[in-house]
Amino acid sequence: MNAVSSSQVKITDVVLRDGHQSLIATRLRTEDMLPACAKLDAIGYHSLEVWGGATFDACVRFLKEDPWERLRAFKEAMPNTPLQMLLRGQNLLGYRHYADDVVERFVARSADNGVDVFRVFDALNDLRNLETAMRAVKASGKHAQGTICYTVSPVHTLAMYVDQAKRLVDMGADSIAIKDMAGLLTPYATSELVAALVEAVEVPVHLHAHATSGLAPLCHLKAVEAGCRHIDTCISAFAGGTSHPSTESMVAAFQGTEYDSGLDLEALKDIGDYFRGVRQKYAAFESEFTREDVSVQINQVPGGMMSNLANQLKEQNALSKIRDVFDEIPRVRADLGYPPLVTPTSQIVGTQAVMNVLTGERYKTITNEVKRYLQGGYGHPPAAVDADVRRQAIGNSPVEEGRPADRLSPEMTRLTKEVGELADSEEDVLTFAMFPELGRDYLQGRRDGTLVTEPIPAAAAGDANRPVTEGVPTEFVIDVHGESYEVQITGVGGNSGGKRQVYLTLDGMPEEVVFEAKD
Ligand code: 3PY
Ligand code: ZN
Repeated sequence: MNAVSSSQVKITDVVLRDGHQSLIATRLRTEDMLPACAKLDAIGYHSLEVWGGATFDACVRFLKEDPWERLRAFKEAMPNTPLQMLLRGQNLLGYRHYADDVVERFVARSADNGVDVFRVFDALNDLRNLETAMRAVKASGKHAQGTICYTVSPVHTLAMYVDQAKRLVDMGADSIAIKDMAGLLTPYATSELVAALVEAVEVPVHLHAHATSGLAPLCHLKAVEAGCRHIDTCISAFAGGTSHPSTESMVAAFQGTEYDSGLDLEALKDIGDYFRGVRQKYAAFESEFTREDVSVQINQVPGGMMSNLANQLKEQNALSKIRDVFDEIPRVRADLGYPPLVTPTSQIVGTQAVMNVLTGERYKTITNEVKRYLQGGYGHPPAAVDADVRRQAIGNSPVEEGRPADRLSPEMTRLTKEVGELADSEEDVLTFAMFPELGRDYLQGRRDGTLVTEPIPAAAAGDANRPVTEGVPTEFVIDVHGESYEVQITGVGGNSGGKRQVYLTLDGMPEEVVFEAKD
């Protein structure tokens, strides 16, 4: 039984990473975060999540910032608070498995540049994909947090999660995180899961729950009542919807009780006010997919994945098929043995579901990623995969049973040679390793002084993601053949070849209408 020494709730604020990743497509620039750092550092948070996930990708791809430089700047600006990152196990911050030597060097350099707490996960919960990273974190003397990616399926039972937590502790985990990236937890499921984990392991249990379905604050409350003492929250300006419960609200909820976090609401309010102004600047990156939407409890499609799918379909002029894709996703997921939907499985399942719908025949075209997945290239799926789909995808080729990274030879020497004189440091080699083309372009642009940061589009009429507000009703009900539909206009595209697009939601489902432009 876990001896809880104190009932005090400890808080990890995610505004500098997951908050803006969830709500404004990871576009927050370092220059807009640094002014708040001294205040964040003075709060007394358990930790601040500041790096990892998609921030590294966005830095190199859009912001033209050196992600390592960002990390060092945070460390200097927040010397008193442990800094935390999200690491995708053997995938590090990229989208493929790396050889062990790359994982070891990446973790070592992250620790040296300022990361104190590593939250390590694998999309399939295949712990062999966490082994090297966990060992490297321990070797660096930092905090290794082992992660359970939460999902729901016939095979994801309480017993399975408890067993995973125990195995993570055996691997050296200093704490366990429940990572509910899609917002699938319900308050009572949280109680059960937390109680079982707290009973089973000696180390602290953390809850990371996205507020997509609106249930996360209730889940936090139930988690704390069940013995969890560590919750992730986000300062209110970047809270709610596909982000997290608001820090201020959770602090207020526990104030004056045995769980009181002791954090100062006035000081938090000050930080919230600062970030409210910042959020307005980035409004163009928001979309209807970042708002609270309980439908994730029905189709299990996380918010971030919905917006990716909508973009994918828009590019192919097929946005009207999105409902069919949402229906197809759970079927593909079942065929693939119920992987949790998180990077990279969300892309693997989502893209195949789009193919199945657009070609009009399931698995007529099968992506290379699905083939690799079915060959065992990502690890063990949680449940057996559909034998027919596998045969269709890879014929009788053998399925690799071993740890995927065991098939990879060391890579650091090759990568260092390939990037050559563009790299000034091992960190630069690792940037190149994560994103070979983008990373090289970034390093070349830095050398030539030609880096151009992606501009922030004005959030005005004409931007597809923003409501049109001037003199036009944007929400109304239409009656067609006796059926009523709630319509919300979410954006109007510019004149393109005499046509304009109107983006809207019909009863909450995104649709696109094209009409002849007069101007
Ligand atoms: C990431 O891997 O970027 C995530 O945030 C997963 O939830
Ligand atoms: Zn998250």
